[in-house]
Amino acid sequence: MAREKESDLSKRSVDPAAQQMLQRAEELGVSTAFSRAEAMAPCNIGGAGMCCKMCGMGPCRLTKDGATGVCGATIDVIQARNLVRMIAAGAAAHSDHGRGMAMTLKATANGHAEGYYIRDVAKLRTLAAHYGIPIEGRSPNEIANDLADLYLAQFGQQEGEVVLISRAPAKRQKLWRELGVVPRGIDREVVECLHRTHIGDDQDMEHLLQQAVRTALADGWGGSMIGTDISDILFGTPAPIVGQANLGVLRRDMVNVVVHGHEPTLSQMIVAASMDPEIIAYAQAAGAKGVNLAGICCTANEILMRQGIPAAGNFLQQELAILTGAVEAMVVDVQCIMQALVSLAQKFHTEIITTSPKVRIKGAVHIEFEESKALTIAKQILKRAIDNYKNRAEPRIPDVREDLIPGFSHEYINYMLGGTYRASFRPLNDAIMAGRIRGAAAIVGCNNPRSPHDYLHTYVTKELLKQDVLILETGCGAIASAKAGLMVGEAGLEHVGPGLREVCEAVGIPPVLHVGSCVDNSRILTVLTQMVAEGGLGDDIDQIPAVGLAPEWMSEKALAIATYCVASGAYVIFGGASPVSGMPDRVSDSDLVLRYLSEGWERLYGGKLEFINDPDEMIRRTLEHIDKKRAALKLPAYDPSRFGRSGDRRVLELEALPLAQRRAALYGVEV
Ligand code: NFS
Repeated sequence: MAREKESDLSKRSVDPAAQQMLQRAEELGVSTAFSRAEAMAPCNIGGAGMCCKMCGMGPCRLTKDGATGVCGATIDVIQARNLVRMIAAGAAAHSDHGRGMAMTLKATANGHAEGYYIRDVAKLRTLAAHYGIPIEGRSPNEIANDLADLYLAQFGQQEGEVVLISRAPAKRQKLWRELGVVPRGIDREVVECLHRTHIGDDQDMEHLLQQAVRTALADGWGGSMIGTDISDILFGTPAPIVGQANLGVLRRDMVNVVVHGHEPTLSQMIVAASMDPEIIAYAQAAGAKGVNLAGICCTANEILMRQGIPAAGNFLQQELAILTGAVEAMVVDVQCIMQALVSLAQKFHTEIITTSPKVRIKGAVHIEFEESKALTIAKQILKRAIDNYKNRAEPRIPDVREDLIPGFSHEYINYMLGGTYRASFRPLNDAIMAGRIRGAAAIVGCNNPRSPHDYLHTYVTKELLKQDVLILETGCGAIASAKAGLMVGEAGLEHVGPGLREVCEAVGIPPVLHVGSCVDNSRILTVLTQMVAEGGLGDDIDQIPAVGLAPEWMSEKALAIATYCVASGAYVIFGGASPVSGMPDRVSDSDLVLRYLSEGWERLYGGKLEFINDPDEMIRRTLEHIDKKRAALKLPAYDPSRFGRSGDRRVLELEALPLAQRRAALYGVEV
């Protein structure tokens, strides 16, 4: 019986901390997303994108060959419309986050944001110069004001091109112009998705999906990139820092405040407030040693990679953090916040505090965040959490945590490879060209209780490392790897392929680079663009031996990310179910859209999106794609036997040899 229980838990999560809390949920008889997913069978018609409820004549469920909706809509159009709306919602979420950041930058530049200042003046000046904003002889605030105005204008722009597109490789920009997918304005593209998918509008699958691409590009090379740029300017461009991850970062002797959501504006202020002597004294007066901050989801990534604030976990751990009984307050802003938190928190002493004017949850405390009083509000929230400390019962904190080194911004990757005076992607390109690094994979995205928590992320990551694939990670995928101990510098290198290991040891990096939050997938676009600019790997992103994977995706944002990556030239593999999977066993043309996302998009953009369930097949296709791209570039075929014996390792090997053999090995002749 006990063994059965254990295996049940491992089917739900591979994370021992999560397993302990799931056990506790069962003991207490409370539900979690894990148990609710088991109780709720997904609808196979809606799941396949074949249910249309865009007007009051339906909902129309298309389950037979040749069936149409009441209006005559065919299966492919219905599936495409559903997908377009999901991508629009994802792009809207990211981009509205970017808008918020631009408004904070504007307020900061004009002295209207309490506690904020411009931390990365160099990045501000570099970006401003790229857009032709005058920088010489001007103060950071003056430049920031102009950059904020330029970025804010991208949202309401009606004609022309979103300016951030100019940061893509020239060949890619040209292709987008030819295909008519350059976004005109961020809001305009999202609105047009809603318009085109209204009853009786755009009814051509390919034309609908062209607008999906344009909208997704307005996210990746628009809203998300704005979010990343401004977060760096205001809070600092990340560089490696030591951090920790998993529920074991919660402290018995401190007031635990978990920040959860996405926008760094409030969480950064809470970080500052938690170090304020007034707050520390207040916590000590309440019998605690101080305030311990921890993050969940992408808010976790934002403060982890900049200040080393620990991450309590990823998406599926938000409820599990409350189940520890050690959280005084969970402070949430926007996105990926489960409504179930409130009813769960009521069983403990935890307070759920909503802070965004956009997000309220019935039963939660609402303390609205305003930039003009940011620090004051952050202190108010912390004092409230401290006041709640006395209500804590005996906590059950899993003693599970891992160290990691996050903070690999594209600026830092550039710097670490070349040094201060020769910052360059040349060593990375050279390592790929030589075959020391076989290729690169970006493993990103969510958790989904439809597959064991963290299993696909960590399995695929570990297997690709053995194959000398350098991994870049963001979002909840990055937290999964952090918890699995894959981001601790040289500690895990014995499981890494020989060539990649040499590079990691030479440069002093972990083989899995934590690149940030989900909006920071824009950093990956920048890395790819800089690799193209460096030379030797073709003249566009689609030629680089690289693949993007989201093995446990669940959010609409993930679909927007997939789409802009494909349109930028990447092969993207998603695990789990496709939202347009169709039912080919019952309806013969129900996979038209699915095929178009793969074959159709590859013809147009050189990138494609595929949904693959089996992790070994994901790995096989990733490697196949990387090797295909290597061959197209006429690079040497991947051969791990050529590497792994350079540097100190080689010296140690040579020293162990008798003199004559050592000379022979060194000089190729018996001396
Ligand atoms: Ni990305 Fe970050 Fe996580 Fe998925 Fe949600 S937190 S924005 S959407 S679940 S990775």
